[in-house]
Amino acid sequence: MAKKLRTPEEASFDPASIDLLQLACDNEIETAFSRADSMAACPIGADGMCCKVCSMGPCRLVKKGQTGICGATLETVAARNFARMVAAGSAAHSDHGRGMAYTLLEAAEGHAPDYQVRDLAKLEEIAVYLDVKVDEKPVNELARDVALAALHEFGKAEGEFKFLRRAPAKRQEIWKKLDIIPRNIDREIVEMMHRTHVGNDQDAEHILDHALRCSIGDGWGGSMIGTDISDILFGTPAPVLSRANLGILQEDEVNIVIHGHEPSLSEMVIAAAQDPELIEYATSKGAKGITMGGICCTANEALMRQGVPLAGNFLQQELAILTGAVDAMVVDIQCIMQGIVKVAENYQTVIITTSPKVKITGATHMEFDERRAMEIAKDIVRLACDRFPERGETHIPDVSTEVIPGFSHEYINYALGGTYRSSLRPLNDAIMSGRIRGVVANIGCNNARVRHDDAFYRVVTEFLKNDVLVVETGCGAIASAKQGYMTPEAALEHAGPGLREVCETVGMPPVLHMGSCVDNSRILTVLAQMATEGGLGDDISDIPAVGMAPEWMSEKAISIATYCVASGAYVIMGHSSPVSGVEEVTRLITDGWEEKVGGRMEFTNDPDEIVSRSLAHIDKKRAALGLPEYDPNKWGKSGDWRIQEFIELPFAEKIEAAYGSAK
Ligand code: NFS
Repeated sequence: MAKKLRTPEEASFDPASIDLLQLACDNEIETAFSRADSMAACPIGADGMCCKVCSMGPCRLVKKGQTGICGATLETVAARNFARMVAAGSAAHSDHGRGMAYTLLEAAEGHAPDYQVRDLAKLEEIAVYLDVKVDEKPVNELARDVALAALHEFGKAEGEFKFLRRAPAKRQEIWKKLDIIPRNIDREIVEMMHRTHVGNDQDAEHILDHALRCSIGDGWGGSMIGTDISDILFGTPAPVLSRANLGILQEDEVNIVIHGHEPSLSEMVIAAAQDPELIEYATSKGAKGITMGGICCTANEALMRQGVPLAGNFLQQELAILTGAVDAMVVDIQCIMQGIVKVAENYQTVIITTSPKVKITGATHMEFDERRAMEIAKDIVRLACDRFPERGETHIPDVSTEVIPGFSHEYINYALGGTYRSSLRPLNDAIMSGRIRGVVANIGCNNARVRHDDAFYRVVTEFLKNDVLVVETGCGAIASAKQGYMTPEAALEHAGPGLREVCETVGMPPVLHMGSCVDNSRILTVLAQMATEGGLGDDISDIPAVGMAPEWMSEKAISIATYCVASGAYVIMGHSSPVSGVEEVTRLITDGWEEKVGGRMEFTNDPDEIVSRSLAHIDKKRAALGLPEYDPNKWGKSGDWRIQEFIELPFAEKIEAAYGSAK
């Protein structure tokens, strides 16, 4: 029996996407949404019970006690599958980080003239973490030394893994005691693949211990290097004003959508699109100008640094093309659906692959080379302009929202403490006093099997009402941006009284956009700083905070979740558990990991459950720290809000409020 197709409203919460899903349906164009409807997930694989690491299988273990042909138990199989997800996710983030380090090296050595160091302070800071002497070195010499030292971390033969010293001392001790300190980034990924090859590590707990080690090399290694070097090359983000959702595409301009992850190429395309010569070229093709928009984490990188509007998140990549207004979609690495090529066949849109690591059959490959970056970027923009005259009818949903992103940890420190006393102290104080009940990191993907953006909307709305500060990255951040939660005004409308006061005082949104998925390392940095600032214990596991990815789908999300747990965080994943079929492995990543590292990983597909478990955890951590019980009625009587209430009082009451009763 054919599965019932969801209506657009059932498939997405986002109005722009609903509009385009209807169009896809009318024009019989396939998308990830319709493919998810017409094909059920394999229930054995989904639950972690299928082993395909050798050709005697795949062995589908459906009963308790059943083993694979080699004798591998369900526990081994599920742990192995999970661990391989961590390895793949970690490899993706780390290879991205390595790419950035090579770009810095090329720039420093003068081979990539279109790049230079934009944030010297950050370069010097990272040099210290990597034991590179700053001295009076010329910038490029320092940049070269930092790039080489960063590259060294990927495969060094001996010595300490340097970035780990950025974690709280107590956390480092825990890692040392458990012997899960990564020796270098690559080795743990390779060893994870080795251990999970047929006939190797066959003890679920032991396999999962190494998954923790491997993931630490992602969060505190590859991802952190990715973030740091992007900041060095392109600037550390600070707030900018922009817009989010497909309504940012322009009817009468050449629209170029950048999609993927690494900022090295997209930064160049953005610059090329501002070149007067190319704008004139666009005009010569009948367009009024060139508009840029972003999809997925490239969108977040370009938004945070350049204010380039967000076109949408993961599930909107095909929908963007359905508008008929995208002249070129330029992709590099990760989260690029092969389906975009097929959708593009119906339109003038050219799909341009650019990474030497990624080709897609049917797409136009214009390989990117840092040494000729701007030249290639200009060719790409020109090709997009050439497509403009071939446009047919367009269908751009009139939906977009204001967003103020750019909350790097450096900016948060500055916003809270000013130039001379930049600090997270006010944040810790606000949590200690109960103005802010706790912090939630709401991150991760979209998933075509769950209603697009819906879980994000539901959990964030509840957290704000409950005075929980929300920090976000990835496609989750794009969801909240589209929902209008990322402006300071959103605090007045949606935040509970205590959180609202804090946001009003600082002038910040109640949901902070902290960047792309590699920028989850910024969240680690904030948590580490909160733990060392004082008042909230002395380790990440003490902080009233929860991490979550309510609509996760990628292996990267599992790696992120694992390094957050390894860092001491309670993590709740939405959708479904990749080890749900195996009780013992579920126990190992929940209670088992909690005993070892203080964090645990749970899965639930119910957003209300995510909220209630999170609030319970936050309150439990508050109690353990001896902080006052959260009381929403205690706050909300200061700042603009109070003035506003005063203004609205009838005259007589105003006098009484100001001067007291005449009696
Ligand atoms: Ni993260 Fe970014 Fe989005 Fe998920 Fe993909 S874009 S790295 S993996 S889908 S958040």
